[in-house]
Amino acid sequence: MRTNQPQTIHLSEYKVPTYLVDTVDLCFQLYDDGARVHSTLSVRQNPESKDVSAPFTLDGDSLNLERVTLDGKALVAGDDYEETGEHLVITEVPSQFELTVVTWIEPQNNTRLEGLYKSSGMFCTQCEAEGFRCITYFPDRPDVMARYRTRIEADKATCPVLLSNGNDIDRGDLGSGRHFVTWEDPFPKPSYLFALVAGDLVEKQDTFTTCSGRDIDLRIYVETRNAAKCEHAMDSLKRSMRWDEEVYGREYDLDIFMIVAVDDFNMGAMENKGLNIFNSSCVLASQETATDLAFQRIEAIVAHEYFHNWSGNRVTCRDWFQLSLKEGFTVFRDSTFSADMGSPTVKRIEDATLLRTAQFAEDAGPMAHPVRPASYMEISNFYTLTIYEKGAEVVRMIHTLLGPELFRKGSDLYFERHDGQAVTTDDFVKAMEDASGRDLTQFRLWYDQAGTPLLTVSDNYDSEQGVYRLTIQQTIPDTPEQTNKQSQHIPFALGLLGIEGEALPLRLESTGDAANAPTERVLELTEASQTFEFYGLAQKPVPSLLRHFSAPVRVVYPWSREQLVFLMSHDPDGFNRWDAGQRLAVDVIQSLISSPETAEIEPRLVEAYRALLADLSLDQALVAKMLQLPSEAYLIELADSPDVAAIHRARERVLSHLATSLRDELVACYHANTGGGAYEVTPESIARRSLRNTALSWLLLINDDAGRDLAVKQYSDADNMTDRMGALRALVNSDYAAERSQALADFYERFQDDPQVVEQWFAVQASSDRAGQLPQVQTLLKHAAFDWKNPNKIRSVIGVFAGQNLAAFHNPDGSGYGFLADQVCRLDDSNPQIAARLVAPLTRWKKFAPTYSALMHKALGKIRDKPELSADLYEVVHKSLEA
Ligand code: B3K
Ligand code: ZN
Repeated sequence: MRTNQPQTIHLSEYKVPTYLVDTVDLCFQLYDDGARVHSTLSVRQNPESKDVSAPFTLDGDSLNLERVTLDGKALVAGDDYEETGEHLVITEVPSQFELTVVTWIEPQNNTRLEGLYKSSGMFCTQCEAEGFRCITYFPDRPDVMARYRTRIEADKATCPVLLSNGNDIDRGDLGSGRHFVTWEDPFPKPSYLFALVAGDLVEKQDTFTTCSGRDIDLRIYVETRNAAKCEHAMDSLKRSMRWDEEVYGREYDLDIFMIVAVDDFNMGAMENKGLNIFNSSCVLASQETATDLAFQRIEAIVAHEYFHNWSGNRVTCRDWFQLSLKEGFTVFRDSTFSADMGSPTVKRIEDATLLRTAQFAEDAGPMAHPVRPASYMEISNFYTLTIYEKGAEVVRMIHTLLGPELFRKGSDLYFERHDGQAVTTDDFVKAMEDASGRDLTQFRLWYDQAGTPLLTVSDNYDSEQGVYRLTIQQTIPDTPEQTNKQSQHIPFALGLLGIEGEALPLRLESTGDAANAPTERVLELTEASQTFEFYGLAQKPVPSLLRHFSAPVRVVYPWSREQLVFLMSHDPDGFNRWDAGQRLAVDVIQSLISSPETAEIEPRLVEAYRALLADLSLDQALVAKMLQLPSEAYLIELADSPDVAAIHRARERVLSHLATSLRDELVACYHANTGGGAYEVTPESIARRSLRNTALSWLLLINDDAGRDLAVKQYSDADNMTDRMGALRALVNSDYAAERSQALADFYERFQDDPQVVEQWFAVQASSDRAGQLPQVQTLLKHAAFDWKNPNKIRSVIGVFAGQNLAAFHNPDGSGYGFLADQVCRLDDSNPQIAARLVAPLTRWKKFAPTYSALMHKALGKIRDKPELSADLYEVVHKSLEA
């Protein structure tokens, strides 16, 4: 058993680097049985460091050191340097010097997928956060920025394509079937942005002319079989480049921009300078093989990685505590981009759903941390929803408080002031303050206090004065190591509706002209309790609170079901219309959970859904969202001490009641949204497909034979993956066992050569409480297409089972928990990052009803007792057991 606990790193202990590196000269000699890496650094003492005459310490991980020379002189182990497990320490160095380090590494045996590794025969890298140290000894921290030159030597036949960051400056033949290419990146960068790719790839080429008229060479590199699946990513890239010029004034800087698709990748993608490396599933798409969701995801991720070129690469993070500086800001940028490309309301609904379902849960659990954490053991564990999504919400709130013009002034100032630097979230906020003249002192608490603020709203109406008073109290729950929190600065958008559904003028003073008063305002909450008065109202209004989800907070207000139904059809804010529907459905499901014997299910819910299905004048993209019942995960999140089986039963009961009551409307909706021309990825056609597939799934849920026939036909006639998968999913989740097996078999047969589609085939089964009970999931793990080395396969079976098939995973006999614990232990030896991510569903054991929580705790204990726990898993498991 691992007894030594990994070291905790504290933000408060940050020190500037003792030595700076100006240039890095790399030479990679790649072979089948390993790679030799020559690295020459020009190093000088950092004038800002107080540590004069300190040894020069470099980071390293799993390296075989072959040689070290300093200014041409070979150094002697023991005398001149020491190699500890994680460091190379050069005892004495002059104030300026050149250091050469030669290491031997084995990419072919690298299953952690950090540093240099092999995926389907090609060499590729992943260096964020601390992967560069698995390639060579280096001061591997983001505030050491250097200019890189990289020469790659490899076999011509197996590695015809040799790529690295920057511009290709030299290439040639080496004889014996080998060749080389040299790349030079003119922009100083931290080591985590280094990348190398070598393999047999084809390129899809295009160009982009920037706002100043420069032609940029765009290339997407993929395996030959995927050559036809790059168009969508390329279009997304060009749209992103244009958008970043128009909205942020950011022009691309190098002459070439490359994307490479690899099958084995721990996350979605990586923004390496000029050479983004993508998980294949986040770049490859065709109408036949990718769903609408995948198309949208690809567009968003391509944009995200591209936007990092400014928010992350040109201006980077001083240390890893500042991760949200680049991630939060870049998610905000990609989310605004996606909103501009499609439906802003739908995008906002999707973002808020993710936040409220998963980020709020994280923020209430044992791993809760601020957007700028104060400490960590393993930085890989901090690529979280809090850093990314809550971080993006924090930037969005600045945007809301400043307004678009001042926000743009602020971002211009930030980029200009810090170009080429490694900075902090505080520098970002400072630029926003300086450009706008606003004081964001209290606002900064969003970066330092963890936990989701709770806003409790109460109101009263004074009919004599015509005054409506709204009192908002904020509390921020305790989180690990943080109690007694201070009030935060929260932008709170609201509107008031009159009895006819009209938007009322919001007058904050008794004098003043109603005609000029706005019908929506952003109140600024800064105190524990605040009361706002609205004048000149003839009747008690219905409040529409936290419009557009203007802050990542929970709102409690005693809405009646009647008010919710009213808001569902009258609120001018589309987001709040949807939210009212969610609140109504939650209320109905919750009352069934607390009194399961209740015979009647709220008729107003059925009528509201009937109205949605009937009214074609509504924005159909919004209707498609409004028809989705709140997920089990969200209902669990909202509950104290949730009983998963009870939640599942209640939700299923509401769903089948809706489907039975609206059966004819669903059939009509299916037909109204079928046909209508060639496949397009536009908000309108996405909405049509979503509506018809929702109708289909509901019909199959109630064993409607007409629905079954539609599904079988749709499955075989589909000309796109959204419809084929929609029909397959409906069948998989139905009681039509014969049709389900037949469709699953056919699907595999059709797509078995396409790994991204096989992943969808795994996921549709693992997520289904009909087809994905534990024994079936265990069978999937034995399937020939399952691969323990491939993170996507692992996620599509184990991750989907534990994260989406909640009733089966939380089987009251504890079998799901034991299963997950076993898989996590197994994976910890080969890929600790993936193991530590997969364990997440168990870590929230404390939240659940006692029968569940005891069994979850036991499963976690089993992992804790595993011999040789990685630092990644150690941190997550211990923090959760000790919380
Ligand atoms: N920056 C990378 C994430 C790296 C994760 C390392 N464990 C992708 C992104 O956010 O763009
Ligand atoms: Zn990112």
